[in-house]
Formats: sequence, C-alpha cells, structure tokens
Amino acid sequence: KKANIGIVGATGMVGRTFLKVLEERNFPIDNLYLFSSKKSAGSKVMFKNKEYIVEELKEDSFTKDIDIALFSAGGEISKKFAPIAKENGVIVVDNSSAWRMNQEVPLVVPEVNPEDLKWHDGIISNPNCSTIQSVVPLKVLHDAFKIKRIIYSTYQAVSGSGVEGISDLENGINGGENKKYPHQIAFNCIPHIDDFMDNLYTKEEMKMIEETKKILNDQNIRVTATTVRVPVKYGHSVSMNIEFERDFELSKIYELLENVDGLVIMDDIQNNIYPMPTYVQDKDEVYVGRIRRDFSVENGINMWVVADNIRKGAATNTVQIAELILNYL
Ligand code: 11C
Repeated sequence: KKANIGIVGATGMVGRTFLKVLEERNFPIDNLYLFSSKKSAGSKVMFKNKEYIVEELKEDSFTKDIDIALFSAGGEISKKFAPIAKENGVIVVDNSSAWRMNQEVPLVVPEVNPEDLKWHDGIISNPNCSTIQSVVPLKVLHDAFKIKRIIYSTYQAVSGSGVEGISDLENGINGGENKKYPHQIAFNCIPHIDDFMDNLYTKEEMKMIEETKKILNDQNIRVTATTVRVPVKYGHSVSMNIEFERDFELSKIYELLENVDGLVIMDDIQNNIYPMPTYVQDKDEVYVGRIRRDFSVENGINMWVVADNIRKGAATNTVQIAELILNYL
C-alpha cells in the first residue's frame, strides 16, 4: 500500500529530517508534496534521487490528493492549516504543540501508546522531544510498579530551537552576539526553555508534565520538571528521578527495559559507558544508562536518558506514527 504524502515545513530542520527518515525507512510514497512559507517556496529538494520544488503553503494546498500530511512549521501554522487539511480528508500528524493537549487529539509515541491512534479524528499530535524520550522507558516501569512521582531535569541541545539555536552556539563560541536566547549559550547553561508562565514554570516544563500524564494515560502521576538549555548541538539528555508505589528489584528494571522496542540500555560504569549526546546523534533509539536505586526514598530509581531530539524527538516519531496510520488506511 502506498500513500500520497504532504510535508508542511519541508525546508526546516525537522522537515528535512522527515525526508531523510522517510527515505531511510523506505516509506511507501506514491506522490510527495512539499510546502513551506512564501520565503522558502521555490527551493529545490532531493528525495530518492528526484528533485522536488517546494510550494508555498496556501489554503487550497490540501485540495490535492494527499492522504497524510506531516506538519512541522510551528504552532500558528498548525492551528490554522491542520483543520483545513482535515476538512479535505487529509490525516495530519503534527509536530507542534498546538493540538497536543486537545482532548480530541491523540498524543502518540508508537512504542508506548499506539492504541490511542484508533480514536483520532483527523489530527494526531507528536509529543515534545523531551517528553518522547522520557516516556519510552517509563511506560513499562509504570505498568510494572506504578509510578507515584517523577522529577525531570533536562539538558537540551540548541537544535531544539532550530537553526537559530545552532547559530547562537556557533557565534557565541567565536565571541559573537546571541540572537535567539536571552543569554550567551556558549560555555553556559540557561535554565529557561520556551516562555515563562504565571505559575513560574516554563512552557517546556509544563509540556513535559502534562504530556507525560496524557501519554501514560494516568492523571494521578505527580510530575515536576526543570528544563535547561546546554551548549550541545544535537541530543537532549534527561535525568529522571522516579518513585514507584510498589517495591522492585533493580534486575527487574533492567529486564523490563531490555524488552522495550526502540530502547537501548547503555550502562557499564566499569568501562565508563553511559549515553551521551555525541553518541546518540543521528540515531533513532532512546538510550538509557546510570540506572540505580535512589536510596533517599522507599521505592525509587534514578536514570539518565538521551536521544537525538530531531530524530526520535521529532522526525522519526512522526514518521513512525504515519507508518501506523498507513496500516489502518
Ligand atoms: C526545545 N523541546 O528543545 C523544544 C523544541 O513543543 O515542540 C520543541 C518545542 C515543541 O526547545
């Protein structure tokens, strides 16, 4: 079975990675339509040795025969154009935060809650990058020992802010000015990702908190987060402190994680082996290491989780969702 695919935001960092991942996974595409802002329209893009011209996204773009559209052009574009696509019978997989917490929209990580795809009504959301890599290991642990509380502390790459984040890091290293971030990111850590809210958290922190509960389908899990931008180009790291309702053996934690699709345990401290951003760059799996008991509580563990934020955190997860949809089409 083949599908006609549309890509909204085709010239952006995630958009280009959509194409790379679709090609690598040999996604069965019949016709491919690429859309961008007026500014980037007319750009030429190669896909499977064929040249495509990127078109400007317009209200009538979805009157073409598109089965599935992958969106990564920011929340405002998704808010406006996802409903238009849906009205035209297109199934939208949206990488922005616009629809994630909408009750009619499933928020899906294929290794965690593929069953939620069944109730979609034309729009499916791809979670925030830090959330995706967090819930991949958490799902089996929650099923086995029931998570009571999670404390997330993140170390997030500048590519999470797109090309402007990377420019700020490169400029800063050379003594230049920062444009994207409120402070220099080179040689620094900025405890501020996305806007601050009235409750004193950032939107990124609230995304991790709310999205985790929605994906694990349990509003009773208590979650808190501190999200930090670090001078790394690709790969988000999350330090997680997890408290369970039930008692566990550490060996059982390893056993459960070993059987999770798309997860690699990298935990051999004798040989200084643990996941790091430079290692996970360009990989599709979520890497977990530094797994250990938290002796300060009754049933707790700490672990360190790293993934490529542009691949599993965005493009790969979106394409995996599209693969599942294709099975239902
Ligand atoms: C970052 N996680 O690293 C953000 C980027 O809600 O999709 C993705 C923002 C989002 O800055």
